[in-house]
Amino acid sequence: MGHRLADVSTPARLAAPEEGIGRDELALATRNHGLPLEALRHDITPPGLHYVLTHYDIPYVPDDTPWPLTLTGRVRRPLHLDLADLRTFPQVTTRVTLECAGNGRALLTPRPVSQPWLVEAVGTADWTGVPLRLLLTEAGVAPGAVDVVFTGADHGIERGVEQDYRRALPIEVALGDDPEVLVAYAMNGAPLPPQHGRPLRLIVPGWYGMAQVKWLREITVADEPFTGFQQAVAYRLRRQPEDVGEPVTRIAPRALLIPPGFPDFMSRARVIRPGPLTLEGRAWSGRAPVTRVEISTDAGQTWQDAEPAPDDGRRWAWHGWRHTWTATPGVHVLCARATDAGGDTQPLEQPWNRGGFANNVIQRVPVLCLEEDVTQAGRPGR
Ligand SMILES: Nc1nc2c(c(=O)[nH]1)N[C@H]1C(S)=C(S)[C@@H](COP(=O)(O)O)O[C@H]1N2
Ligand SMILES: [Mo]
Repeated sequence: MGHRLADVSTPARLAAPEEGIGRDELALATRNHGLPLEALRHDITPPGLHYVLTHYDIPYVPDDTPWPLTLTGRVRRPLHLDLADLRTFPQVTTRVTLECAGNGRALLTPRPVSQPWLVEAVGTADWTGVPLRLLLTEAGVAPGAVDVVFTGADHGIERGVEQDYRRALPIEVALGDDPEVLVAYAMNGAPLPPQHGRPLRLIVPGWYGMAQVKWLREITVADEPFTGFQQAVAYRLRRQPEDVGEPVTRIAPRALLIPPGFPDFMSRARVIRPGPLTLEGRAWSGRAPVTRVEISTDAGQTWQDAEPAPDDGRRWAWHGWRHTWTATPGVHVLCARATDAGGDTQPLEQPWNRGGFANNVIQRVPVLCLEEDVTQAGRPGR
């Protein structure tokens, strides 16, 4: 018997027709939790309710752990910084909605076997840190730079490949100020919690989660395209395993409803009472500002415009919307659809790829509206 990584780390696969969520997916789902959708009510996601996704282990970083950050490679003056050095650079706070590229994966047919997100892999925080472009300018990017590679302190195996978590950004994105990439040390005004990257992480507003490298310890400017696992193998839009695929980059538009009424414990089915009901939710896109949110109360057959919350100018955060509807007894399927200024919108049919990435199919929320019942009158829960 050999003792090889491949014995514990198997290739990517699709679930068989009718195959339920397995123990491996359950183990991931208990570690990597989503946003309870009722928390969409908050502009800023309260601590602990923001979704979490970590490929390997959360590094143990007690307070006062020295954390050297290096910036090397194709630069004139390599930087060796500690957390106090970082604090001497100008600091910026940006409100950013993060979303995992695999959000919605478990709803796909066939289902890619991986972290089985439904639609809740999203959260919004105020991130504070140093603009990456200032660090790169301080180091002096040499001619010929192509990619900037970010290395996290976490280490593991994926599909047989042992690795540090590593991702790259094109040099023009790393140097850009729209969006402005941050090396962040605070979340909602407090040091980063362990699960969100203590003590340092990258924040790339508008990009899917995989770009937001946590436990950041190394920045390397490279003169050729980065071909590490998380860049060239994972996070590509492919229909066949042998496709080269397109890289996953910016967040596609999505709208979610704050679950109306009240839930059944097991089925999570929503129950409402007849009468006027204000449907509310959030919408975001990393590609262009959201310009329109539409609501359907008949499973997508007819649509009406929702009323957007006043624009607060926060380009990289989700925005609220509302729509008043008069519920009648019966079962209704509620849907919301976001469209952005680039004309991108959400499809009614699933956009399928083998990784289950960037799947922004319209959310369907079945609700059961009860018959009018005088004994229920005056009870909360509408
Ligand atoms: N070092 C490191 N950074 C990482 C990851 C990881 O596993 N290791 N996961 C990425 C993925 S896939 C996502 S979706 C986001 C999740 O960020 P959050 O847990 O703060 O919400 O972190 C990204 N950054
Ligand atoms: Mo992710």
